[in-house]
Amino acid sequence: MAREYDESDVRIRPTRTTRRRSKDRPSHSDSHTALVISVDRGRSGCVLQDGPQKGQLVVAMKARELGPKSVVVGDSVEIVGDTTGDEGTLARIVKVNERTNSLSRTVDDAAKLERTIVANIDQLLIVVASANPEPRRGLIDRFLVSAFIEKIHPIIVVTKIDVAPIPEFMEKYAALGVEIMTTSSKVSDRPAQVAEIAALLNNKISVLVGHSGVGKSTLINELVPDAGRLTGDVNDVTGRGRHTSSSAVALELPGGGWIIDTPGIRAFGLAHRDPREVVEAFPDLAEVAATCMSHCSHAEESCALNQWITADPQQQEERQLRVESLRSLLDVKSYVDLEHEQ
Ligand SMILES: Nc1nc2c(ncn2[C@@H]2O[C@H](COP(=O)(O)OP(=O)(O)OP(=O)(O)O)[C@@H](O)[C@H]2O)c(=O)[nH]1
Ligand SMILES: [Mg+2]
Ligand SMILES: [Zn+2]
Repeated sequence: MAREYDESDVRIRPTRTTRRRSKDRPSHSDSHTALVISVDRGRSGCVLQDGPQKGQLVVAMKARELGPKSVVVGDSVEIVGDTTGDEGTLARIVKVNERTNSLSRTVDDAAKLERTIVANIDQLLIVVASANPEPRRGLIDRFLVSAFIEKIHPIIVVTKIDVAPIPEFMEKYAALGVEIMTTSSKVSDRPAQVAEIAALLNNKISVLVGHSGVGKSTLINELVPDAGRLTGDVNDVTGRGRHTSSSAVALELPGGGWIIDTPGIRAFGLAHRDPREVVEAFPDLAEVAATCMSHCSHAEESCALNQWITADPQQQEERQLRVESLRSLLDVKSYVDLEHEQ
């Protein structure tokens, strides 16, 4: 006897059009916006930003429909599914909202592999020890280039000034208007130094970056009393840190805002960016550079910045230092293995 079609047939043998439609991205009108505060082996810790459960921590996994796009700390995402945050639950991230900026690096000279470290950042705190491990200009330069290009406010934090004096080359960065903060382990100085740094972080999203062993997690533990970040000493023989922190984590500051701890970095490639974009971050220099011959590298004799330096004898010295500082940023090598950099 001939059987009539019923609903189950439709489900089992969908027509071509139905199949195609099922591949379309669902609209997820029931999704919740969340801030990604940790990413570890594919699981993201997300804090709900809307609804009655605002502030709730939910663990989520990237939905397959997202493809290879990465989810990083600082991302604003849309999540669906079980968003109760109850133990053992796992929600799905169905969308990564457009990033206002991001900090990314290439891990080789060919710029084939680009890795994003964090997204949607207000401030980049470049942490460098005055000694143990040795400060590396190349790393600071590359972080600054990234910050200026991405319009992230950079701040340099020089730690361990109890061990060695602040490196002289910090002057070069000060000439570009970069704030330089310091810390030492001297108990009489440290609380005031940490308070000064804390004051810069209020209601902002800031990220700490730098070599392993410079004291990023140590500082976080003071800024966020219950952070409980593990810290590690520096190997006496190699003078290097032990890569104690293994993934990026955002922590809420007591005064409002977020601070992100990141693992010590071995290499920070810039092969995916043109350092010349940096000029745009300095309106006075950009205005002059705009009058240069096209394709000016700003290092050549005919560069308009050279005339600008000598145009005003009163400001000549200051301008000279500023242009020199800019030029050293323009000159950064695209990729250096920092652990072997001299
Ligand atoms: N003398 C001195 N030691 C410091 C200072 N700040 C941090 N340290 C020490 O530096 C070592 C490394 O500190 P961490 O906070 O683990 O360094 P990190 O930057 O988080 O390192 P990774 O997680 O490996 O990237 C620890 O032994 C700290 O006690 C400082 O201002 N002076
Ligand atoms: Mg650490
Ligand atoms: Zn020029």
